[in-house]
Amino acid sequence: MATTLGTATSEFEKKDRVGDLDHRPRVLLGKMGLDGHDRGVKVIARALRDSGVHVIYSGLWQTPKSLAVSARDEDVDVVAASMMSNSHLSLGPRLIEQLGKMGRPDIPVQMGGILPQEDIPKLLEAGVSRCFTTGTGLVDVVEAVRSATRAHAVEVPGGNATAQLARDISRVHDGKGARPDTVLRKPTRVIGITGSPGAGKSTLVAQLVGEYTRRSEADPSLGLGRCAVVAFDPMSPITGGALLGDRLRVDFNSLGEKVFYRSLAIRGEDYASLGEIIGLIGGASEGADAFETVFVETVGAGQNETKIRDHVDTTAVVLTPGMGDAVQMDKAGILEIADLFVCNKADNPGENELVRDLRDIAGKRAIVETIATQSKGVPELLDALLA
Ligand code: B12
Repeated sequence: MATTLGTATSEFEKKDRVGDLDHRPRVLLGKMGLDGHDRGVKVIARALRDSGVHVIYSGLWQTPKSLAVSARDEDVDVVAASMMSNSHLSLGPRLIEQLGKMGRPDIPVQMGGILPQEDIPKLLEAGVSRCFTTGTGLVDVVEAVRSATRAHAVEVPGGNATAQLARDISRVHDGKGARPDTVLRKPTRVIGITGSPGAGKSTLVAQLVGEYTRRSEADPSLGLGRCAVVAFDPMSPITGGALLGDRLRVDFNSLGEKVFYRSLAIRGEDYASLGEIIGLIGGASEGADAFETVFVETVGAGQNETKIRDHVDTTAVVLTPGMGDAVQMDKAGILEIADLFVCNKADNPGENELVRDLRDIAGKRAIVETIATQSKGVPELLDALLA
């Protein structure tokens, strides 16, 4: 099964270095086209994560463009495309073309799945860096990702501003500091979305950025500009690996490049790099294209996890019906940091009780009911967050 990469020695190595690499390998696992076979890609995702790799899974039904946008914004070392729908010969070359258009022609594409032997030379000729077929051992998949990982140069070749922003974020998050003369600007608003695992934070954030973008485009005089997301997921305390799956809830096939979305792995509540990352995003573009709002999605938080409050202007705490009785509400911690409460999954049993208990403690703070999977309550939530 999976191998563990490298042996950590110093604190720096424990956090950032894997063997001879200057950062943990980041891989984007993607499935393009109408291909619903996701079992293989999930097996690979787990093997890579358990080997200390940071895995970004972008979900099913991606287009070459949406995958290329994800690869650039996530600053991945390699795209691993799983192809089971016999569309590899058309979609593979288009993915490579799109990576060029997004300013990252240097990101290698590895491809696996149902790839007939006779097609492999054509894929290699089109620029796919490695091809794998069924029966590929997981150790080989891990080694392929590791060997495709290069040290993070300070400047991304080609001068694409968004690609450079993505690299700047990688370096700042790894503790290497921003480039000299980098412009840092605090966006108009920074909104933290926190709550327990499974409360539906990612789906809410995905719906919020869609609603925000629609509003901003419909009425530019609102001055909303663009929005960005920084989404945190936990890093394994054992291997340092992480599965970063939040972006799969966002419909990048329709949003394209309008939203900048970055996934990052942290241990515990280590948001030390967040302030600078928000500044980088704020300073990355200007005018109508400027990022005026940054949504920060926390790791699944427990009662005591309140540090996000120090980094954002507004904190929304997401709860779901059936999570506990009124005594839970009176305990100190996460509920105290809420500027507003979201009762998500409001169609679940226990919604009345949750809202009633929240009213007891909310004071003047708003309580918004949502069913994120159906977009219900999302416009009202955005109104409350922008108020
Ligand atoms: C299970 C299965 C299904 C399940 C999928 C469940 C799921 N959630 O994934 C269901 C029943 C839903 C299904 C449906 C269909 N299937 Co089907 N399915 C299979 C089957 C039997 C096994 C696939 C599997 O899960 N294997 C186990 C996993 C762990 O292995 P894997 O996916 O191969 O992945 C491994 C390697 O390929 C490799 N790998 C995979 N991707 C990548 C990527 C990279 C970068 C790397 C390095 C490695 C790598 O590593 C993985 C781990 O070892 C295969 C036949 C087969 N034996 O492969 C057909 C097969 C893939 N299905 C096929 C077809 C045609 C279909 C349908 C169109 C059938 C129909 N007419 O409705 C639908 C389409 C569904 C859709 N929406 O896309 C064909 C595809 C033919 C082709 N591409 O030329 C196959 C090959 C069957 C056949 N011989 O005809 N299927």
